[in-house]
Amino acid sequence: MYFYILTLFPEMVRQVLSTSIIGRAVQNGYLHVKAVNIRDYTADKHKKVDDYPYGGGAGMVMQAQPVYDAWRSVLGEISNRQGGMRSRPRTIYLTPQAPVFSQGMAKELAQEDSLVFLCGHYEGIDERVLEEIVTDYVSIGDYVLTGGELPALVMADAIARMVPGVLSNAQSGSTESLEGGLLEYPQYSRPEEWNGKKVPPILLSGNHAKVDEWRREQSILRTKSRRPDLLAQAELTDRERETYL
Ligand code: 6GU
Repeated sequence: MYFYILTLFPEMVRQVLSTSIIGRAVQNGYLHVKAVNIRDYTADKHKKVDDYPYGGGAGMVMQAQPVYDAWRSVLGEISNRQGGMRSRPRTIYLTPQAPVFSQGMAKELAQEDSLVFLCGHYEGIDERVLEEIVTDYVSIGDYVLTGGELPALVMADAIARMVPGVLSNAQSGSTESLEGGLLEYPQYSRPEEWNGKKVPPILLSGNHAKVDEWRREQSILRTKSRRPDLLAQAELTDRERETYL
């Protein structure tokens, strides 16, 4: 899968996506990341990319021209790679004024060949270029950040781990944690006793059926106490609903 990130801070994006599991997936050819500096596309002789908002008010607005030209260059690149454009790439604008990103969206977006992320700064981007290029408006939660880079990185990470080959088989199991709508059960490793606290004995019993049963119960109880809002949608048996809710 190809990630194209349109940003005024390409180094920030490259740094993160060349590290750890995503960095390895890039090195191994499962992912391709290109951070495009919007400033490289400005027609302004002083390399300016923003201007005052019409109608007045605080802050600056990113102008349409450099954003559009940066996006067009990405379009050209995708088209060259595919030997003609197969379909317009999904172009995601990161903004708190949008539906909130979810595991379901990550799974869906991971099916795409290419994704374009548009990161805004200042008070936003000229609406006219957004209308022209954006297919998806996405927020990562109900709080305000200084720019779209961190949200784009959050999304890229969550999407990348759903792409075949990015996680090892051993890592892939933990993908299920939010899929039955339940939180993950608690984990323990050596030593058997730490700081006066023992590992739950069932985990040392060697009885895999009992371990599975205990983990399922812990998932349900943890979801009930930490994220009761998830329970309505969770996949529980009638028996589990009676016992735990
Ligand atoms: Cl996607 N962008 C910005 N700038 N702030 C946010 C956000 C996105 N999601 C939550 N806060």
